[in-house]
Amino acid sequence: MTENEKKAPLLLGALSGVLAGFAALTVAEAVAGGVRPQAGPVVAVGGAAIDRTPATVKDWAIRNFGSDDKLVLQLGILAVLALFALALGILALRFRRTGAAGVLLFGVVGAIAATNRPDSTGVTDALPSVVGAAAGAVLLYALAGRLTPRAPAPGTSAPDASESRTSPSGTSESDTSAPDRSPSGTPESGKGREPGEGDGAAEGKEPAEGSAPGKDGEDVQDSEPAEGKASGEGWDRRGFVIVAGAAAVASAGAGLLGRSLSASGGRDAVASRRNVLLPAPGSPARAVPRGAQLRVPGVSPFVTSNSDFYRVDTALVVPRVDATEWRLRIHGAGVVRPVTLSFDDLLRRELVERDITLTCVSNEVGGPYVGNARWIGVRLADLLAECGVRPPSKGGPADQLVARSVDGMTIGSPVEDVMDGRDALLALGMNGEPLPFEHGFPVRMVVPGLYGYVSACKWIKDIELTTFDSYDPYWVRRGWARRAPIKTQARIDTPRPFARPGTGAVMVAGVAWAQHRGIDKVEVRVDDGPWQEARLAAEDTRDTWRQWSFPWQATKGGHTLTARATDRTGAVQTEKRARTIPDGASGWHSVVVTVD
Ligand SMILES: Nc1nc2c(c(=O)[nH]1)N[C@H]1C(S)=C(S)[C@@H](COP(=O)(O)O)O[C@H]1N2
Ligand SMILES: [Mo]
Repeated sequence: MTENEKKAPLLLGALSGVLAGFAALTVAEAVAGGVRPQAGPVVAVGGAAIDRTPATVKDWAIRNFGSDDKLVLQLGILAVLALFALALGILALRFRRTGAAGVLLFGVVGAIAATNRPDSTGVTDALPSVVGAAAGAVLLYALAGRLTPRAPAPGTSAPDASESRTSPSGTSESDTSAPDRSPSGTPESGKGREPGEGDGAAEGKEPAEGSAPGKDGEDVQDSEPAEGKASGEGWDRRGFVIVAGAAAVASAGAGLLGRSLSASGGRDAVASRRNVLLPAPGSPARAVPRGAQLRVPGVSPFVTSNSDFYRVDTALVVPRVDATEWRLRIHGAGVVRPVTLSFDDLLRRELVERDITLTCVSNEVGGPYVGNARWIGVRLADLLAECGVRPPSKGGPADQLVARSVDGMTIGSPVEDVMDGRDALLALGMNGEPLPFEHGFPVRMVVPGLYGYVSACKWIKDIELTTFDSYDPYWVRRGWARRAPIKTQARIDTPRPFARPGTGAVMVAGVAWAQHRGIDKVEVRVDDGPWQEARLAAEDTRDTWRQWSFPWQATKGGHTLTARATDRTGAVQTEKRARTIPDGASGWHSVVVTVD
């Protein structure tokens, strides 16, 4: 009964599953392109996964994949889906309905994830997953139909038939539905097709009801008389190739459509960004001192360009907000006069330009998640004061400012810090242009001295004054500290780890930061030798990092170079190693080199 020649190879079942999965995803993405790019199943499930990832795993992912962590996550999701699709395809060889139902189940998962995202705009977010899964399920059903050997007539004791009949999922239904559907069709009755190969199946029933080509396949498996096996009659090869090919082409088309739709979806936002004209700041940044940028090859540029600026966020699809429609609401405890501001409202205020170095709490000792930019924006403290907000030290009831973004991120900063006179900004511009979308267009927060996760909300849309006791924002709920001032760090940029410089003069150089305290000193140690003071580049402000260099007379052999900084309060950077969780890594950065 189960001779190989009769049954389609498992491989083709797997292929059907993968094709069905591909169709489901591309159709879903096409629908998402029309509905909302963020509502696509991969993005929605990926977002849910990010939110549920334990801090340690996330930290590991950031450490190992860096800014590619999101790409890796999505590839991971696709790989898992491909495995399930493959399994469902094989399952469908026997249990067509179960296989198809399995595809639908994934649609349900995607729909639940999409509608439960914090930025979900409602039930329409379920559409991409539902429509995609339906397309995938129909396709799998059709493909499996073509791969199923024409089953023996009902009543025979063929093992496959009886098994499918006992299937709880009702797969057997296709068997019983057979007779009325295809009264005639056996391949042998077809005209002119080579019999025995089975590819005449579709034509075989042409006299019956003139049903659509897509429907014929369903009949095939059912109409096979028992003697079919004797003639080696099997699955519908030609039908399979046709359906599979058409599906692959259609899926690729849907994929392309989805792409172009989601690209054009942000068109208004892109136009609004292009139309932003940032006026000259009423309070310009002081010129960067000439000596702030050392002429040492390999040291990080003093100003990080927007394209080189690190990016850390949870957004799988970068939010594209139309600045003309953007609003910021300020409300909450102690807000005497709540306001809702537009982008133009902000542009009408005095603009403040400042150089501020941003750092991520996930930055390892020596890591790359730090960058220095020239920001332009409005003073957040002034805005808050106009709303009647007082810091706790002046009797205000709120000690935490919770910023909320359009993608549902929440970031909590101490009201005291925001209002203590430092240049806490609602930033509109970065290095002379409107914020790039990746960095928070149209408006983000920047607060000198605080790690990004407790200060630098991108795509901000809401500010609520509350207390640390009554509300834990996103990262705090995931194990990170409520308060996190940036720790003093020195980083060696050159030589690179495991470099092989020659003996003699080697310039050791890097950057050091202790935002809002300022860097007072950087020292370098070779192996276990004494600490030697490095030359500090000119300071821009105490909110920016500072370059340093140290000329080293390198001697042959392996050496460990270590650096440490001292901030303006006199505190020496601690040697004590700490992980990034919960409030930032600590320890000294060292680099091992071999001098030839
Ligand atoms: N909306 C939103 N804002 C966010 C984040 C985020 O995930 N979503 N990440 C924060 C973190 S952890 C950091 S370090 C900074 C990074 O800003 P950048 O990507 O512009 O460098 O943004 C902060 N603002
Ligand atoms: Mo961060």
